[in-house]
Amino acid sequence: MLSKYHKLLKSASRIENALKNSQNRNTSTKQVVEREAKYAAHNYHPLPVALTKGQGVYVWDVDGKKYIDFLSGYSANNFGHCHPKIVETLKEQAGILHHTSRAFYCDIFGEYAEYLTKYFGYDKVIPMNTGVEADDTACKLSRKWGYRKKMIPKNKAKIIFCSDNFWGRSLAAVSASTDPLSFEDYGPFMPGFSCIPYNDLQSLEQAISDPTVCAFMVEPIQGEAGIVIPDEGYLKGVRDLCSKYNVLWIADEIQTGMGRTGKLLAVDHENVKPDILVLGKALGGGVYPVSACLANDDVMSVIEPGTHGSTFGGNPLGSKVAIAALEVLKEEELAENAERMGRIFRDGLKSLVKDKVISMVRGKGLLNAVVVNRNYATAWDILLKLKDSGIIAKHTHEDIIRFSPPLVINENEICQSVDIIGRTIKSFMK
Ligand code: IF1
Repeated sequence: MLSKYHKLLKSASRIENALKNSQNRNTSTKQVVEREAKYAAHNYHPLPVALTKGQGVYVWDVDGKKYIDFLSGYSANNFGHCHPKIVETLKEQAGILHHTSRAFYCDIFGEYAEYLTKYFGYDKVIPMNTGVEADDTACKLSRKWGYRKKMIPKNKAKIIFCSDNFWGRSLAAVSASTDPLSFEDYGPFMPGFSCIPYNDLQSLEQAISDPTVCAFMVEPIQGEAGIVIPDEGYLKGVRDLCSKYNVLWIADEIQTGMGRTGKLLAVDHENVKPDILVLGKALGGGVYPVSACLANDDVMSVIEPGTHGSTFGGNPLGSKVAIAALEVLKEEELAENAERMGRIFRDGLKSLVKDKVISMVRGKGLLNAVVVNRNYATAWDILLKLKDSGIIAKHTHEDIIRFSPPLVINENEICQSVDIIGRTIKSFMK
């Protein structure tokens, strides 16, 4: 049994070898950038850093420079890079049975389905792969429930979303979007979708009192919108109104779930339970695409054989990795750590607001953002300087920087990060 010291030595030498390999490959940042520009569609504008290795909260670029990762792969890497238990599980299962399809039963999928549904308190799960697939599944499930159980006239079911929502890049998802960057020139759009203002219970009641509404989908905290937190009591109000009008509440916890906001789920901050819970990103431990749509039998019973599916949905490799991720989340008390580290982070940066370079610090757990005052700098200016100081992060809009490190970050690392971010932001003071 290797001691902790020997394990550290092993991982340090692994990192060193990986860096040597990448340097031997002589791929400079410039070469990586040029090659992506030539062979990959330009659907992103990445920060000019070329990563080649990750361990815990750290990543290294091809020139051997080390960074603290404050994006965590868009909150998929809640467990940090190369978490030993998750990587070991992936490696081991990959050599046993990685994919069968649901055309056959599989012992691991059944084990995962039982573990996941009991973990979150639902009767059943529809396993999918990406977040958008699971949200789309939630919409299909709600429509079918609307026709079969709420007796909404065929093809008349409506689903309500919130302005500034983000649930993916499919045609259905962008049909619900209010962001032209997401939906421009992708029409015609999905019928029966409409939006109301976020954090507005009056608008919600008005919208869902329409008897043809089958569901209301909402993020408990809006991620892409810029980490927008609703008033205390909003989620309780959503729960009560959806119950009152017999409308399914779909909570999109793809980004806010898995401990990210300091609780297992963001809805746990108000102790309310959605009718359909959608998970993704970190559910696959950051190493494999795993998403899920959970509901109780009164809803899930409308799904019959052949009426929904996915090639890889519920595959044994993703199932095993998801079990490991959920075990790590609990064993390492990562939601609790996110709560503690998040408070240190926000308290550390709040003092900067008086300097005016940033106008606000907001968030819950380790899903935080700062709003940049454009009179001093753009988010991009700050991101480039942060990169030079050893922190990589990403903006959600011109003036909002999201800070979402892995939930395994420790007090020393979060304090070091607050110091770097604080000094960088102060450097833009006039
Ligand atoms: C991109 C950020 C965006 C999500 C919520 C569903 C999905 C997402 C709440 C779809 C995905 C990703 C997509 C990625 C950028 C990132 C993101 F907020 F996380 F940063 F866009 F808002 N529901 N979010 O956040 O999950 O199909 O991607 O697995 O598309 O640029 P997916």
